[in-house]
Amino acid sequence: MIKTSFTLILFSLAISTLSVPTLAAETTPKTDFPESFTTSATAKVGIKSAWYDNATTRYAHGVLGDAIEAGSLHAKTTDGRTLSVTLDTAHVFEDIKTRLADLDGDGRNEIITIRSHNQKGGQIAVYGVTASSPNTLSLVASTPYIGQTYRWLAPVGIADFNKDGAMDIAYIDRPHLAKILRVWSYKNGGLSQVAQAQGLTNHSIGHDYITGGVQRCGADASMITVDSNWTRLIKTTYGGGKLTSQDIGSYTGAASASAALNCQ
Ligand SMILES: [Ca+2]
Ligand SMILES: [Ca+2]
Repeated sequence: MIKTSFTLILFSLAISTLSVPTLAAETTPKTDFPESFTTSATAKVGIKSAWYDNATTRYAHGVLGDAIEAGSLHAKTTDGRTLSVTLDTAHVFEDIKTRLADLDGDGRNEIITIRSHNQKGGQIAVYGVTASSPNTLSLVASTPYIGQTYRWLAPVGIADFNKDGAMDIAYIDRPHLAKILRVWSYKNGGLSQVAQAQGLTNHSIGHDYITGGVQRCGADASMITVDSNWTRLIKTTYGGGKLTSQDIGSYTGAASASAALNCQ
């Protein structure tokens, strides 16, 4: 009898030990875009993960390696609810991966996306959960459309680059054409542009990834991109109301940009 109980206890321990990683890991939901799934290990309330779904060919731009874009955005909350938004047919999410950040500092993540309109081109579109619509994803902030069809932007990332307490979103406006780094700050419930610099890019036509991103070395957040010729890695900081760029070495492919992101 005692032996049986002991075996049962051991068996229970084995089961619980086995179950821990399964329960702890956030599993990727079934979606047309599994690579778009992002999850936060630190979210305590609100949105914990996000992903795109509903593949569509209705916007045939194709700069991300194919002409298949997403028609819907989904999020899972820390209390287990799934929230969704489906775009009207004039729009797609022309993006690779969802991004989570707490833009307004209320302790809850927003989702930062690239949304494109079939006549007006791309924009940054931020979705979140509002008090008046707690069971859906609402558009809570956006940048203006670039203004023309088949014009795109590629995010560098989200951080409070100048440490003024307001979160900033950095992106390259038209990475194949204009090559302008723009920084927008979230203040008073909306986004406004605070700085820009020319001659920088982070995406080449056909790449299904964005090069560079936010470098976090110590307390500083910097923007890593390449120069307009794809030969040099450029680190840009935002402070004192302006952007300052520094050549930090040769760009020799994706690995060189990854090394820069890892403070090497
Ligand atoms: Ca928030
Ligand atoms: Ca800031």
